[in-house]
Amino acid sequence: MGLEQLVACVVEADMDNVEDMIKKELDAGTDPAVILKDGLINGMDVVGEQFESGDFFLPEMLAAALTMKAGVEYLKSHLVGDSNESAGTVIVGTVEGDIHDIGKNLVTMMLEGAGFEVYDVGIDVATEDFVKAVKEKNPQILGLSSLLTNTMPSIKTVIAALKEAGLREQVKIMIGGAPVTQEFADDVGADGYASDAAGAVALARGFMGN
Ligand code: B1M
Repeated sequence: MGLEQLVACVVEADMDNVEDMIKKELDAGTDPAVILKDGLINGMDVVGEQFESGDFFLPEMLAAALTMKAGVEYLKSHLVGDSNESAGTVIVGTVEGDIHDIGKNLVTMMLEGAGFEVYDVGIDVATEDFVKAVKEKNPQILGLSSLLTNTMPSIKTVIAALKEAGLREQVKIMIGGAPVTQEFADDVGADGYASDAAGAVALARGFMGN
């Protein structure tokens, strides 16, 4: 079986078969990271294209997202290692106005697998709630996710609010999400940008000097 079947499974939101398809791939020896990237994530990219071209509407996009989530949940234990040592503390959330969470959840999952203690503050997180969380949890790293062009400015707002609260210097800020770029990260004064979950782990390790 090729991963194109798994791509089609996500696109068609074939929830009943997603686990079976992933299991077959795992049994055939396919690398879990390849199943995630070339199967599940690729499927979401096709869904995005269909949405953009007007062939899909919100219900289809949502159904595909739920299928992807079920797939990720099933694949989870194969994707992440298990580490008991705490590599550092990270707060992760999706910025205000934005409810996309699949990418953020993957980042959380991979960071946890790499031994980070992660507080996931959820989606559509108000700026003041990020500030509050940094104050309360005192993390070494704050991760901000944004999937919409029009919510990207919230990243800048959060960074400004942390400065205002005198907290900016005590936390490294990493950002990501499909429309986010390194250039944007540099512009808004974030400490780093990662294009995917594995990159987020590498960045977080770098922040911690590992
Ligand atoms: Co939305 N949506 N959506 N959507 N959606 C996109 C993002 C879009 C590109 C689709 C398109 O038009 N092609 C488009 C945004 C255009 C833009 O602004 N540039 C879009 C739109 C327009 C919208 C709505 C406005 C549609 C509407 O209502 N008219 C609406 C907005 C709702 C809101 O947030 N206020 C909306 C709604 C939704 C659903 C709810 C239906 C659903 C989300 C369900 C959910 O998340 N629970 C949804 C989905 C599924 C998508 C697409 C199809 C898939 C997103 C996804 O999960 N990708 C998406 C198209 C696309 O991206 N191809 C689209 C898979 C995921 C693993 O990748 O999230 O990029 P991603 O995460 C990656 C990296 O980016 C990175 O690592 C992850 C793992 O590799 N990363 C980080 C992410 N966060 C990071 C943080 C880091 C580091 C790395 O550090 C902290």
